[in-house]
Amino acid sequence: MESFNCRVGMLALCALLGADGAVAQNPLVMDQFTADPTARVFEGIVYVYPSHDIPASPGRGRANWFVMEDYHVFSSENLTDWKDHGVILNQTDVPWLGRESFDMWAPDCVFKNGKYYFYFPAGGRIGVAVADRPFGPFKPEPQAVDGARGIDPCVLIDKDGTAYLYYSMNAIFVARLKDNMVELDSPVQRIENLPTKGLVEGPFVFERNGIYYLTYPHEVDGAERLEYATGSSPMGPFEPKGVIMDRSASGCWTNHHSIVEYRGRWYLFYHDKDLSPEFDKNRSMRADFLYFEEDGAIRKVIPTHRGVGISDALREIQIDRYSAVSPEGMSVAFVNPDRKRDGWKAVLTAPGAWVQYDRVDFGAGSLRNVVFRTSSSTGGRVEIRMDGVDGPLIAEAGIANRADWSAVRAPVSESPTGVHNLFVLLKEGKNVEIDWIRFE
Ligand code: FUB
Repeated sequence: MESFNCRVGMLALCALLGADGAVAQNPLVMDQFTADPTARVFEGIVYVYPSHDIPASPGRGRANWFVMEDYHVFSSENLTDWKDHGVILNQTDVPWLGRESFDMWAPDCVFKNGKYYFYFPAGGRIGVAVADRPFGPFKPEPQAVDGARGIDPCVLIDKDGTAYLYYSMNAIFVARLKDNMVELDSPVQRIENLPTKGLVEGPFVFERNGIYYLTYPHEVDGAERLEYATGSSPMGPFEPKGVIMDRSASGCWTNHHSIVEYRGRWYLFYHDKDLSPEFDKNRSMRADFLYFEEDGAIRKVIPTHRGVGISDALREIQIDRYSAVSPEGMSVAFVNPDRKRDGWKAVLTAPGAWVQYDRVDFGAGSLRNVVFRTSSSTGGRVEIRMDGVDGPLIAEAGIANRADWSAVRAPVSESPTGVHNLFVLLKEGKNVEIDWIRFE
């Protein structure tokens, strides 16, 4: 079992961030739409540079389409608490754009020569903004990158320090960048030997053990899945190898991703439409673990609600962001369908139904109670166990027949220590809804 020993720090950080910024599950951010996440590690911290979807409104973007006017950056040291550093660039800051195009699409950010270079597409061109810190302030260059026409820039800095710019325009293109990071240093080259249809956007390139991975969304049968090709140099040639993530079951047409190593583990950042099930242009970023096979192949990633963060037992544990559930008797719904940022609830409807929620940090133990935020139209009885449906019993609670939400408190019979997987089981009752649980 993994260990995690900065609960005190997490609590202090949480207090600083406020309730909205911090979640240990997917999606990573609940208080705004975030898409196209590019994750980078700077100064030992993960920074995620997403694009920022907003709903169209009169005079502000095109209805029923992507509307993006600015960028935020988020950071985290524990992949549980995400700090929003606020707006780092707005379309009105960009001198060469000259209009409100609302197409500040998928960006990237890299560090070179003591500066942070933020690459962003707008108006069919690619701009660069420069800062001294990963969270800005970023100052846009007076001109877009001359010679690069397309969207979704990604920059690879190779082991010898040479930088390469990749971007899309119904195919994937690459060019070397000059040392100044804002001018091309080679002719733009189309990357060959990739799918000839459905390659519209979102390349991401990284190197691992001498293998260059060119990863990209590929539209197949009406939605994008994530695929990859490998090569032995940044400009290829590349050979397609397989699928990183299948098309989303939700029907979200786009998927846009990045892959990053942090503290010895690899992560896939991507997006879906969790907070906007009816409209797939208001998206939410997610993260899941990514694994390589011995030969360097990428194992397919199955998207999860649970995500990658560790949950503190003393904070609200959103069990609807489950790791696994019983085959029957458990479903998930929005707590408040008119205010989706309030999140989801677990709905248990048959005795024997259960929810598994992995990686809860119980710290040094000494927990006295568990609190459920619950409502029920039948009343019932719930058990909490750890490390298995039949694992040690931590607590059991009777749930009253009460349609409004209330906090039910039950004593902990055996206080766990360290990090464990949690199981919540319905023992009696036919309708018990749980918004969250927490220990005290
Ligand atoms: O976010 C707008 C566009 O949708 C991005 O540039 C693409 O990669 C896709 O996610």
